[in-house]
Amino acid sequence: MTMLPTVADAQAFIDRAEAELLKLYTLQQRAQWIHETYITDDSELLAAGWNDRAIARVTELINEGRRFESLNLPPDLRRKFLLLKLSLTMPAPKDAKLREELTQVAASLDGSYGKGKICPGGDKEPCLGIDDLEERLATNRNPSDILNLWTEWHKVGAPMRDRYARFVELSNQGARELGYADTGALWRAGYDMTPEQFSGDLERVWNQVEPLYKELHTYVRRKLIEKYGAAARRTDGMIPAHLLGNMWAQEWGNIYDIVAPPAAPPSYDIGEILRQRRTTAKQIVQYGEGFFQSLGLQTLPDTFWERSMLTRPADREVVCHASAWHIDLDQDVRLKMCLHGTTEDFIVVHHELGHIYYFLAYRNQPVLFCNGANDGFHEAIGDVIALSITPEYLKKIGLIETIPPPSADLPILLRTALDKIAFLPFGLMIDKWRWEVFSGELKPADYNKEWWRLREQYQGVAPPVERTEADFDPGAKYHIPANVPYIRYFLARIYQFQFYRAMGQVAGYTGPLNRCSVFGSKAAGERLESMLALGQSKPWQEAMLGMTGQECIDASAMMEYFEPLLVWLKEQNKGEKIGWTVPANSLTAR
Ligand code: X8Z
Ligand code: ZN
Repeated sequence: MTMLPTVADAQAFIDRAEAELLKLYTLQQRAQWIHETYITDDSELLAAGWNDRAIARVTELINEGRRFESLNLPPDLRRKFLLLKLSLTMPAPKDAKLREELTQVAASLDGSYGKGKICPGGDKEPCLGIDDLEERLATNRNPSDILNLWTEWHKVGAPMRDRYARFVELSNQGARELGYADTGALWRAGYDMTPEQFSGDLERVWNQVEPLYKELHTYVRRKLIEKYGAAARRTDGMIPAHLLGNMWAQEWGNIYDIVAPPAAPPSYDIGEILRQRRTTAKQIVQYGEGFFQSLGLQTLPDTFWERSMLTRPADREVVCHASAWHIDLDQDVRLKMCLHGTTEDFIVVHHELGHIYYFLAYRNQPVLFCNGANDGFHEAIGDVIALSITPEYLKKIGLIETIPPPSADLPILLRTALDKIAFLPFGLMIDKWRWEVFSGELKPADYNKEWWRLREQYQGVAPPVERTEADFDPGAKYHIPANVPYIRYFLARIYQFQFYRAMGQVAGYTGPLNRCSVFGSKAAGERLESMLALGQSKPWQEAMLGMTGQECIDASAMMEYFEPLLVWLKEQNKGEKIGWTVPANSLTAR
């Protein structure tokens, strides 16, 4: 006779599982770190191997845990079972051969992206990785040069297509074996609400911000046409994707010089200041650390400085896309970046340190709670701090000498909107594409067509040269080959303004939102830290409530921040046709 399991059995099971998961996770992270900072065939196989072992064991544990499902468990324990079930971003088949195939395909996609290079100067000049390309796209204003950089880089995707389609098949099989319809459905289950509520939230928030995006798009389009003439003009009103200073047209801050209001008073350029002062990569990270310390948070551990990779090594292949790592779910935290010292880098460093400080704050939580309240929270923290990089702050830390006059506020706001607002439709469409891919609604034969249909519909951005199914443009964006879910970044764009407004209030700030810096406020730091320390132990709505007094995602703080800009843009766009039209067959050239 088999005895029914008890709550105590369930507790003992989870305790053992957490201890085992910690060991496996740490090994997998170490192997992955080595692969991404030293790409070779060997490191790829080792990373795939450890990933395979970790996924296999998590899958077993999920299935073993099913026998406790019908018990009446205390909420914390029930939550741990749920989080265990949701913990695999890449669910894999139980069949060992198929799982091994999947983990190897995944590692090879990640490696292909990392190794991606273009050689515009032939044999005469060194080839360029994505970090070099991003720097060039940010500053080069010659339309044929940038078109060439864009076209060449996008070639990195094509060879990934078949492997990606196979990856989707195999991972979906894993998701189905866990009881989810497909991998996308598994991802969407991670938000403490029903899928219908989740998509309702996305829709509601997008409707709140879309009018502002359209005004910004219309204004930027006009400025680009003034600058580039025919190269920027399309009869459908869309903007060619290569002209926005960013490989994916996802953030447009780099073309601020092109769209700056003519009467803007002289302002500052952080990248330029860093360059003139020969600020090192380490010093840039220390600026970020200094901000967190001013809020009362800890200094970074010595091992952070010893083990992080801050610049591209000369002698080996690496994945340059910035990321933060929590190797042992304790103090071994690391940053991996290829810093060049641009303004964008300065902001990304703050973004990454947000992850690092989240890691450190929840490291005393049980293993299954060592995570953000949801993944959007994780992406929002550093950005909250970056929003506090105001002129007053820059003066305080000695990066600028004089604070620009109040008439510079609007231009600064425009600069911020080019990053924050321009990103929103991109942040939304990436996973709309991927959810369709995983659900099977979108077949491999239409991968690229649908990618561009969504980009045109949401972003109003069109490919600068004809694309076909011989291309696989999603592969040229890191998060697709690396299989990092993306809707988190959309959520984070909205959350960060909610957090920022709340921290400003705690700090006693009462002025216009866009001028608020919480630098030096211990009260704001405490509020932040107490949310971070929760990790994923509670539904995110509770973390949100403690932090902001609100229980849901809401773009009103973001809209409040940009209100003066919206008024100004409407004025600038008077008489102009707002927005664009997406042709029925959207892939025809103009
Ligand atoms: O991937 C990142 C971070 C690492 S989590 C650098 N971001 C997204 C991207 O680059 O596409 C930050 C903003 C969006
Ligand atoms: Zn991030």
